Amino acid sequence: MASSSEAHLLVIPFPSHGHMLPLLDICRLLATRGSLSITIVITPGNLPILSPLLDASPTITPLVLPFPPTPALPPHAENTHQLPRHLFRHLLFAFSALLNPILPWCRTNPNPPVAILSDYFTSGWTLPLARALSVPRLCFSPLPAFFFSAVQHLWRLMPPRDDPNLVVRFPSLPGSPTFPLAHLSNLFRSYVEGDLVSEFLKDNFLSDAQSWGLVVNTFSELEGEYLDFLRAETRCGRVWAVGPLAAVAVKRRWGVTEKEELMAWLDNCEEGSVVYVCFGSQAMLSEAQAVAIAGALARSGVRFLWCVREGTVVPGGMDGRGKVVIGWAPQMELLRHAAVGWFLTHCGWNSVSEAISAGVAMLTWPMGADQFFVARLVEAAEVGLRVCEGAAAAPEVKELARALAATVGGGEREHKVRWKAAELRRVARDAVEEGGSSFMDLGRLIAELRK
Ligand code: AWU
Repeated sequence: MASSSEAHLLVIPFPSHGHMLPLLDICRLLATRGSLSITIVITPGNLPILSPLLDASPTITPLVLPFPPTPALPPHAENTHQLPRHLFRHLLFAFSALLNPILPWCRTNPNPPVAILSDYFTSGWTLPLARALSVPRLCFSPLPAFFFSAVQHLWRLMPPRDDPNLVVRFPSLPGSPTFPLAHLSNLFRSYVEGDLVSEFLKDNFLSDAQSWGLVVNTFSELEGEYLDFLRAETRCGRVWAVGPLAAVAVKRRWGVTEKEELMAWLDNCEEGSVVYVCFGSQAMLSEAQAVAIAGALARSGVRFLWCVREGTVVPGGMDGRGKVVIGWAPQMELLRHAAVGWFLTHCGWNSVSEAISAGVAMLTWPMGADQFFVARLVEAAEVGLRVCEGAAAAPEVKELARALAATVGGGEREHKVRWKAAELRRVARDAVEEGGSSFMDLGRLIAELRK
């Protein structure tokens, strides 16, 4: 493509933490290991997320563009973090209008990009952008290869009726996995609502599989069969597994609340004695869910660190054996603390990757999106146990309390899970270390970009 001095990569992250954070991690690696010059497209409201990276990497520069206006969104909304879930699709659609200013910027740039790296499922519009510039589009998946493999076939599996008890089989995937329709309905809905945005979403999925290459935040020791499936299945055939990026990410969080106080509190807890509870950057717990979690934490007697989004209604009197953090917690750093032994998680792929990289065992509560696929991976690797499922479900307090108590009460099953989590941490870290599978794949990707 170009010599290393000219190798200029244009990166377009979708404004959602679960997508943007890992994409910025790989930009740091591409800039440091690959000596690539990188331009990252960002809108003003998301610039604070990029700032730590800009300070650390001189060859990375922002291309700041105003967020395309749309009547479907509240003013100043530029990130899914600011929106209820039902508006995400409109943010996604509005974001695609950035094609209009980016194309002339590339065409008039004295050092035009040799490739475009953009986000999975959210940014299929960058494929025509890349084609207009006659450069390859690389698709970055912040989701596991298992999910990416499945969703390529989703639209062919459209269920005959919306029956939650229906079971959907993926016959062409390794092991022909099946899922209750109730676990996938939010994905099918993105195909069938029959409006302009749904057609747009379906086109996104289909564009991803036609990209020049796929870069996946996973590692072959965990997902080798699905990576091989993608290499065979997608037209491009180029698939690089470069994760878990959490295992090599440096302090990359901004705006965290009370970090020093939280780390000091953990310093006073025994190793592995704390259950960390957090459901990502998008899920908003209902009052019934928060009451059930609070009741189970209190009843279980475990020490806990519960991070909740602004606006969550949390019962009072929680600070006996734990702490409730309202706002943005330094999750990656907290999971790396030796005192944290377990993680009650919604199975967002970044959260799971961070837990795997830190050797933290998981209690899984998948809620939607790819999370049922992620939970399946976690449980198949024996590093997690299912305690609840569904975005609207409220766990039974005694049941959840029992599961929480067993994490520190020394149940045989829980001991085995913690041992497996420590094992998988070693495998994950070997993958990203020099000579490891992900380290080598990233090297191959860089060599392609610098050709
Ligand atoms: P994560 O992927 O865990 O969850 P979501 O935010 O829900 O992200 C996709 O993005 C997931 O696979 C989807 O299922 C969807 C979405 N964090 C933090 O640092 N502090 C907090 O208080 C809360 C979160 C970080 C966390 C992680 C990210 C959340 C890829 O769920 O460390 O990196 O935010 O991503």
